[in-house]
Amino acid sequence: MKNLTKGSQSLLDKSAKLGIQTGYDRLESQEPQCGFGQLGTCCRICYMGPCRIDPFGNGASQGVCGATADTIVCRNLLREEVGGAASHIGHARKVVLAFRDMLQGKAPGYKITDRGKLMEVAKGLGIKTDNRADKDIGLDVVEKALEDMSRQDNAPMNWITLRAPKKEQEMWKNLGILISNAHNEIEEAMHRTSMGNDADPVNLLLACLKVGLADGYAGLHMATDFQDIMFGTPQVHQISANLGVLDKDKVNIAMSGHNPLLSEKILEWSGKLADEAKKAGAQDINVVGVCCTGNELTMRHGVPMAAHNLQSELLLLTGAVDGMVVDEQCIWPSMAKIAECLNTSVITTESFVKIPGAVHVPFEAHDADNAAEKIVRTAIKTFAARKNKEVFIPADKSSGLVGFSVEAIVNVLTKVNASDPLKPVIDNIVNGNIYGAVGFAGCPSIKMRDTEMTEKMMKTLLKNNVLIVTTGCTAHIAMQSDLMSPEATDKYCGDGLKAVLNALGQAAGLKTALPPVWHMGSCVDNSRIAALLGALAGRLDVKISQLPVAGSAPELVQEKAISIGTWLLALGLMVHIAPPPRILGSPVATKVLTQDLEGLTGGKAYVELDPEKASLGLLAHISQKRKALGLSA
Ligand code: BF8
Ligand code: SF4
Repeated sequence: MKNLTKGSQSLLDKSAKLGIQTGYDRLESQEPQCGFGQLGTCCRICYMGPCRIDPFGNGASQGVCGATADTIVCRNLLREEVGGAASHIGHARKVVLAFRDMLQGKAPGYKITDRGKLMEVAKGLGIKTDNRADKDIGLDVVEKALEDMSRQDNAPMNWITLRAPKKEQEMWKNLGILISNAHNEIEEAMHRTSMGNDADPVNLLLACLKVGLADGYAGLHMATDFQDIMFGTPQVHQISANLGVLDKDKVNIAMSGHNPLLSEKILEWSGKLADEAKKAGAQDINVVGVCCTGNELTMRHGVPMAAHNLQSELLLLTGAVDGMVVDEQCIWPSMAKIAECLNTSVITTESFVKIPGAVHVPFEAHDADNAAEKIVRTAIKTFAARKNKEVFIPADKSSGLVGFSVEAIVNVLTKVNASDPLKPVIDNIVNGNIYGAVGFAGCPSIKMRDTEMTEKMMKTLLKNNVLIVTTGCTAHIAMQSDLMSPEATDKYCGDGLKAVLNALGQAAGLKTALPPVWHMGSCVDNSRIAALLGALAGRLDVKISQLPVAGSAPELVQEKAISIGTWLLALGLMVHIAPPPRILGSPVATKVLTQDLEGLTGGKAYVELDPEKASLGLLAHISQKRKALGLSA
């Protein structure tokens, strides 16, 4: 019996009864997992290998070519990061190209929703906006974005100049890591890690920081900016969450993946085809969100957050999903098999994301409406066939507030102090009501979900007056644990934080407290967290590394978390990670990332698997930063 919610457990029981395997079964069949792999000391970069180094000195100390554990670990780490950065940058590039197509009249399904944001981005990039058509301004913005993936002149990336704080830009310049072109960094990282190139672990780790910057600016920030322009900048509103948001009498379409280009159109067509669904015997069409696409949809439209990544198989096991529509990243191939057993379908849409057994409907920006219409109709048909069959939807359901974009936060703060919105936050940090802040990002780990690592850490920090912001699947976990509801403020926060959140909630006209954990979006929206930190640091005229803040990826799963984490290290944050990244087989990587880096960027990695100890570690870090700023510790 796992330590999961009753609903999740019942669905696992159902899978066992039906003889359907889930990740939990497959994890068991993988045990014990390879120790060399976990420590990062296996290398299969060339065909003289695979080679593996025994970090305990009982076997080979070098690969056939003479590569040491330090070299092998650092090369592997950089390649993991490339996987993460390529995912985010590919995502951003797709949105940029769709925006360009739209401006040129080739993608009529899309429009500009937040013109103010377009102007803000354009002005920030030095583009003239006076007396010019939106189309021309937009095309100039697109050109600047694509330049960050193509320029060869060594000038700093436009999105770094646009979005990174000045002090950090200066620091990166001095370290020689102020990058120019995100695609070049990915190419160079692959080149440098192929057989017979960079063997210097420190040089490889510096390259990790560079790819981290590529990820942060050409991936996360760029994606968020264009998505807000096209689909709107989120504002605070209430939503519901967990598996119980499915409705057996409705056509349930679960959206999973990452890119709002697809999910926005599915949502739109679900509205347009509601009558057709009713004719098929359904009460309506119920679009629910999974993973990061779920976060995008809930942040902008209040779509229920049905499941985090680890629940995606469970969601299908309800038998009530009439179509699991996916685009890219974090999509488990196993879902197609489960869908087949439950007579529903997984619908893939990306040319580079196909799964045997899934239905494939190609989705391109220029033909978005046709594809979306077809996908929604497929789900309606599936509903018609399953409507009288038995389904099992767990009662698990929670609710809370979402939509904490920087713009939304500033809106609330403006009601307290119109001329200097950040002042109330800073005053409360100074007087200790807000002891500090921690950003939680990342995934639910099948290896750790049992331990409730994320929830436990959040609760301990809240008790100590640490404000929490979060993104990604971690946001689903927080929402499902009721940590994003106004009631959680009274229940979990220390007195100082409670008072601040109550006052802010009143000022915002909510008649309740603001919740203690703020949902800032999907994983690409870690850009929003960085922007908030940049604004606070700028207002105080300090570096981000001086703020009493930290980051945590308490349930690391994806390469993307590695690339985001490295970006945060470059920004000067302490980043807590569990389970350990695959660096412990290298004494140099371990020492540089957990200690020496602090002297360069101010950032450091912190590995701790026990939730209580990890929270105490973060609190100690915050205390030290407060002291250095001359605040009560
Ligand atoms: O980019 S949190 S499991 S869905 S990797 Fe994936 Fe992790 Fe979820 Fe989003 Ni982020
Ligand atoms: Fe082995 Fe070196 Fe080849 Fe890696 S690159 S597989 S360590 S010989």
